[in-house]
Amino acid sequence: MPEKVYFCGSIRGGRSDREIYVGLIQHISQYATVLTEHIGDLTVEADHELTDKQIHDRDMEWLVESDLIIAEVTQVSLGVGYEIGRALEKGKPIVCLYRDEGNKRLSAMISGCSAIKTFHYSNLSEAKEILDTILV
Ligand code: 6K6
Repeated sequence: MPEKVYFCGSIRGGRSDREIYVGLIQHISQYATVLTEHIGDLTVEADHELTDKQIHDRDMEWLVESDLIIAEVTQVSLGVGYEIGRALEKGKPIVCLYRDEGNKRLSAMISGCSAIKTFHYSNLSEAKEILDTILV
């Protein structure tokens, strides 16, 4: 079981899935410490005291510290894509969760990467069931 999970979810890429992130983070927290709980924060730019460089450097430290990366990748986000790439470089295990909706399709650079485990889901309870199988 992982001790520390780095959860990724869109912030500046768009916040429409924020409530799903909150549900996922709460669920993961039953198994492990989530280093990036703020992804579910209500106020996107609440962290005014931190510069972008401080956010980047702190997040990279947490990424290095983490045992597992879990990324919700439905809402396209440059930052989440960057984090996944950096985590791959560092040899971290990565799980991506993608919600099937409309005619959107997940980037081939995620679904086509054999080092990433990608799971498709349709609602929060299904995503939680997937997490239960990963986090035991
Ligand atoms: C405070 C509360 C919510 O957001 C903030 C301040 N901004 C950030 N704080 C922490 N991590 C961030 C912030 N902005 C981006 N990130 C990291 O990039 C997160 O770990 C996300 O997984 C990812 C989101 O990237 P964008 O490009 O969607 O912002």
